[in-house]
Amino acid sequence: MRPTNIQLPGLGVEQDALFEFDFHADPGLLSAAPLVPASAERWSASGARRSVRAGSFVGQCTDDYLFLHTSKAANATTLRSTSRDLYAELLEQAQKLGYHQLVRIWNYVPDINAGEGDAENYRQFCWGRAEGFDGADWLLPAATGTGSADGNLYVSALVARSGIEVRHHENPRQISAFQYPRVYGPRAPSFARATYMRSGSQELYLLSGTASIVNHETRHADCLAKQLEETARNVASLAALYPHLKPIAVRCYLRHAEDQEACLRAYSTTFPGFPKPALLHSALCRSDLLVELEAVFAAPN
Ligand code: 3EB
Repeated sequence: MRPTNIQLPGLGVEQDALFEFDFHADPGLLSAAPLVPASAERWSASGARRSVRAGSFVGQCTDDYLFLHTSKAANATTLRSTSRDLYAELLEQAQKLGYHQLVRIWNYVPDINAGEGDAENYRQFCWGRAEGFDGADWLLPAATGTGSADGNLYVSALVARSGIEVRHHENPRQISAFQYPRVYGPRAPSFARATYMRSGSQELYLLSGTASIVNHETRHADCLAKQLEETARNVASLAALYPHLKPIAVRCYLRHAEDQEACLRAYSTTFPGFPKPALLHSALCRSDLLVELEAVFAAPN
């Protein structure tokens, strides 16, 4: 299968790959088993590219964009400090390289639901991530935070230079994640619901990992089909901000591999007009979530 092309806004015409999520690569940018052969996303940008090494991170950059990624072994006792250190380092390195606008972050957290209460791995990750942002002056971007299957914490980040217009959005159907109440952990998740970007007439709209959460509560804890429908309402509410943009790439994170067929069947009716999703087997940040979806919107050509 050919990769899905995602073109980052920019002024040049020649587009080259800046980074690629190859869902079959091992090791790649995440550890989640692909369930259908929708195999890769190729994110491209115009202009010359260079490789970058920046502390624990490696990646590529153009004049407009910086993509950095890393993975590091982490467990219940180290996740908070590892997350804090990686985030502090990411922000410092991006700043130093001259890219000041976070656009999109992907986080894959090992044993994400292990541990009780505030000791849960996801909450420890959120705690450390929030500490990594403390004292720094960044706007929170769209993100994904789901499970990693191999004991490593994966963090990938796309950052833009100031010439790219970047706007972050919240979802009126949901409390902002960064304002979630204390019951979900010591520090709230650091992300925006969606990020829009533009350069000239080129636009891209990136939806965060989106699930069956209304206000701050999980809905339909026991039902995949209903969770997908609630997720579709959340996606529609964000999509309504840019009605001229259409979905071009979707990832669907599914907790139970055996739900694969039911999920694809429900998706085709719940998300009419959306492309086939890259279906990934992955645990999710709340143990009552069965499915989570992220999407990229662009102008139809
Ligand atoms: C939610 O809406 C579902 O911690 O970076 C979605 C997107 C979720 C990103 C993150 C978590 C994150 O709260 C979980």
